[in-house]
Amino acid sequence: MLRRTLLAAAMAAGALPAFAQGGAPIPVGAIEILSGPNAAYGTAIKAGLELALEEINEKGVGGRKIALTIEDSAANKDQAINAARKLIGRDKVVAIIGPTLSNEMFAVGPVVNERKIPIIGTSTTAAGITDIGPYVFRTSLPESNVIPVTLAHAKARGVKSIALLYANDDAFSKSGFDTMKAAAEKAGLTIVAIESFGSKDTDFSAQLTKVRALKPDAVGISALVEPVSGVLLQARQLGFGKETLFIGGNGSNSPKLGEIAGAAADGLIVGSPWFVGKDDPTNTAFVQKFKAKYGKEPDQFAAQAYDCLHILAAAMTAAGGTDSEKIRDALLATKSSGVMGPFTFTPGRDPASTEGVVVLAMQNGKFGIAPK
Ligand code: 1QQ
Repeated sequence: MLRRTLLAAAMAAGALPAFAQGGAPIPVGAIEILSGPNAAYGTAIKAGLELALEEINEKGVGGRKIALTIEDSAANKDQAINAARKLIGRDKVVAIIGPTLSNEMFAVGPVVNERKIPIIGTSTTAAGITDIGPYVFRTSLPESNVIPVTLAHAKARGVKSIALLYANDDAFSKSGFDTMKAAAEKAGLTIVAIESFGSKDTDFSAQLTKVRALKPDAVGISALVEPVSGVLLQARQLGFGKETLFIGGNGSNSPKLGEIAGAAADGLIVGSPWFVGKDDPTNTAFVQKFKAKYGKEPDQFAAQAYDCLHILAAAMTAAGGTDSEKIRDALLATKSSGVMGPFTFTPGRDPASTEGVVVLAMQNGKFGIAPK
């Protein structure tokens, strides 16, 4: 305590730079879904963050370590807001990573932005996320950059007609649907049906029976992983076979899909800015380290989170201190290269590069590059 007080006094007197060797750890917060039906996303993100944290703290940020506090939002907006208040008020965090869902970001983002603390989504892909305010960033590629690539792939495989299903109670799912609809129209696909459901629904038979009768070449599903799995399981029971190409959005990018839906998920395609087998030295090293630490392969959410903490640490180093305004400016000037590839932000705080989207297909519980 004495040391901190002396340091603070010296800093106030301008005798020391903001970073001093051996200073107290820099408090950084994260808000992720660690419990409930969507915990697979947040657990993967936490694993990616903690691996990056280990690496960063070996060298430190301007001689200081990062102290990362991860709060569980349970996918609940109020819990996410409380988590943000705790992180800001109690822990005095200088930046926040998360929250996991766009639905949560639309609730938490304004609160954190108001406090002028940078908040960076690593998995938020809905339209409008960074419009929340000047302190809201994301390193995740929006669905509007990914879905058109997925639909172009589907079209190249002969898809001419599509039915669209979506969850109408979740910001990502609704926004992803809007994107799918616009992209399908632009690609010249015939939209034969549009059906919606609630994220907690377990019976999709009314919607699927209607769609089945129309025999579309493809069925696009914009929803989180549990409802997507439920739709697929029931679709197989209702007779949907290999002749129908199922197309997912970012919600499907979790190995949880194979765990819940099993063989019913086989053949589903989904676009992603990352692939575990990506042949690149940074990615290979990451995958190896991740496997050594956790005994399993990382997923896209872990990879995105891993990069994000490295980006934040680099920005804090460049900022030369923990002033939120300086961190924000340094984030805007980010030039990094991580497992996702080269990374910079647009002036609007979204990922600048929209290249490198790969279309993956689920087979036997695993994602591989989709067949042409
Ligand atoms: C969002 C998403 C989810 C699928 C993240 C887990 O993309 O909420 O924006």
